[in-house]
Amino acid sequence: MTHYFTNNWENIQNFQARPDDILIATYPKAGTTWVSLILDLLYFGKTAPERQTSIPIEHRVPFLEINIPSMFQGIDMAENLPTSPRLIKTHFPVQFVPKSFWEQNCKVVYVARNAKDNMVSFFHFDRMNMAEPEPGEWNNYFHRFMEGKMVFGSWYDHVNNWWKKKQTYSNIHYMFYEDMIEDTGREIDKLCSFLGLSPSAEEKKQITGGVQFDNMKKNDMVNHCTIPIMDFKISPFMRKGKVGDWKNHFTVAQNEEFEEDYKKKMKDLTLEFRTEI
Ligand code: PPS
Repeated sequence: MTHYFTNNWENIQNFQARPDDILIATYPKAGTTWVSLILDLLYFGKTAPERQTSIPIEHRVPFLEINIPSMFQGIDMAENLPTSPRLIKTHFPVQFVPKSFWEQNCKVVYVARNAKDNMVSFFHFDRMNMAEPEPGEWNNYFHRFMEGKMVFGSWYDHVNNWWKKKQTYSNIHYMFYEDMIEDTGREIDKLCSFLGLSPSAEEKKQITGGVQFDNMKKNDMVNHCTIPIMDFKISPFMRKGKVGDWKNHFTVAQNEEFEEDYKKKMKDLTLEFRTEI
């Protein structure tokens, strides 16, 4: 972790969730913003359409644990949300989620992305985000990722421990970035049935279209272009939005090393990722 996420630890841990809060949980760069916009549109697209053109997504769906003075105070933003339900984002490994979310039996949407693309996306994010540690050169980053020495820790622990949590806490919808790329409409249907929502066919069509990568990339209310600590000249937040970009970064030798290590770390064969579709 970095101090931006630990500064306010006690208050974050004591955050009071409400029963209808919805937590969007992810390892960084797994598709948080994508699913945040989908949920925001599903809940408020019809009743409060002005949100879409006036409130940046990071204010509609606050990042619980962030604490960058004079810019983002996640828990204050969450506490001041006027909406119901409140949509709240976290990158916490499952053991750090404030306990009130479990006590209140809140719905949780977890999004996971295959490790290789997740690593590549995180690398470019660390290059452009001034609040992140310098990524250094790729080969070094590649090894650091495998060792779990990343902000928010090990990808392997994150996806596995959230997967395990699903066995004892039934209010988690565990979804995959690759499935969303393959068929966004199908994944929105699954989300709706988890959330107990039934949008009209027209509404669903509009949402599915609005959240396609090209549309989100040019939508200044969701592409993070207003966040001053991000330098889009180095790399845009909405970078490529693809499955398989790792092939442009991994050497053959790195891929072999990665696969070998992956087998040792990913023992639960019920949790399967696709690195191409
Ligand atoms: S963050 O900073 O953790 O909240 O980032 P997060 O939103 O989780 O992940 C950013 C990556 O998701 C991609 N993205 C999308 N891909 C496909 N379709 C849509 N609509 C979409 N929206 C965001 C974004 O481009 C980042 O991935 P990369 O691979 O870097 O392009």
